[in-house]
Parts: sequence; structure tokens; C-alpha cells
Amino acid sequence: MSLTLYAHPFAAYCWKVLIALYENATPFNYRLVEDEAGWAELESLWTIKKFPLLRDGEATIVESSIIVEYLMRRYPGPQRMIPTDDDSALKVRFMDRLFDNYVMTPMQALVSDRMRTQDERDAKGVADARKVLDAAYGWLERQVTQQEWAAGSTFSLADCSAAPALFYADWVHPIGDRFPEVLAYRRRVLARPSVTRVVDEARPYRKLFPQGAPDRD
Ligand SMILES: N[C@@H](CCC(=O)N[C@@H](CS)C(=O)NCC(=O)O)C(=O)O
Repeated sequence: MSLTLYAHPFAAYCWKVLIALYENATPFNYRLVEDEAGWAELESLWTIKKFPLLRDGEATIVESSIIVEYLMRRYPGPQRMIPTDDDSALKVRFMDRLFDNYVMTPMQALVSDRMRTQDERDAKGVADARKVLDAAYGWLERQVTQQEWAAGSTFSLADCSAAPALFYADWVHPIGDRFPEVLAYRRRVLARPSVTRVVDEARPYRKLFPQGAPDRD
């Protein structure tokens, strides 16, 4: 096996794949993308120039959810990330989409807005992103009340997505006391060893967070 992951320890979508790799103790080479040469290499493999990106020999696999599924199919380990049963698999995929589209996307919009100059800022975009996050937290509050993990009783791809999404979303748009079950789930998923590991690996980079990283996690 010769797997190389192009990634950065502070990047939310990279966590999704790193958590899956750590869950299964899958060996891989970490290609840290942070300097010009790293970005150029990434762009030469994927013109969209986003990570995570996986190289498996000569094959290139992009998009975090696809990479997690690729790893599950080609390099299976003890922790299956998408269940074999069709209905459960659809639920996991749905939750993965929910976290990407309605937590990660508005969270990134809030972060990006803070990185702009004052005159480039988009107050309406920020207000809309906050509304989406509130709606997602509200929906999740009912969803995670009765279950340990994001899509049921088994840790899955949905939790690999949820962990970075809720980790950073809570920094830019606090979950607070309004959604205690979401907060409790966030604590649960952050206590998972694979997730603790990605959180710890990202600690040295917290100074990069434009809003200022809170100390609480
Ligand atoms: N849909 C993509 C999103 C990837 C993405 O947005 N990655 C961010 C890091 S979390 C990135 O590459 N940012 C660098 C940039 O946009 O320049 C996935 O699931 O992999």
C-alpha cells in the first residue's frame, strides 16, 4: 500500500479523512500542504486546488466523503464507515451531506468573511450563514437526543463529518445553551480518540484562526 494524503492539520475537510484513517490505523504518508511548492503540487493533481486529496499509487482521489468511501472499499479496517444495509447507508450519507452543506458551508462563510477587508465584508451573507447554522443546530437537537452517534448507534462517516463541522461552527456561532443535545454530542465526538488526535495535531495552528481560537476545546 502506498497512500499519500495531501492535507493540512487545521483544515476541517482534511479532518474528515484523517479521522477515518486513524479509526482504522490505516498507514499513509502525510503530505503537508502549506508552502508554495505544496500548493503547486496539489494544483498539478487537482485544478480545483482543494484538499484533502489522496494518492494511491498513480490514482488520485478527491472530495473528502469519496476518499473515506474509497478507503473503506480498498483498505477496509475494523471500523466500517458506511453500513452495508441500504437504509442505514442512506442515513449516513444524508447526515454527511447535512454536515457539509448546512454546518461546514455556513461555518466557512463566517470564517472567510472575517478574512476579508472591512469593505469586502458581506453583512447579508453573514446573517444568512448564521440563520442556516441556527436551523441546522435546531434540527440536530432533535436528531441526536436519542442516539450516541450522528447517524445512530455506530460511529460512521457521518461522525467524521460532524466532528470538524461542529468543532469549528461552535467557535464562530456558539451552540450555547440553546441546543444542549448538540453540545453533548459535540463533547462525545470530540472525546473519541481519533478525533482527539486531529484536534491535538491542529493545536499549533490555532493562531491561524481569524476570529481568534477560544481556549475551551
Ligand atoms: N468538498 C470538498 C471541500 C474541500 C475544501 O473546501 N477544503 C478546504 C480546506 S477545509 C481547502 O482546500 N481550502 C483551501 C482553499 O480553498 O484555498 C471536500 O469535501 O473535500
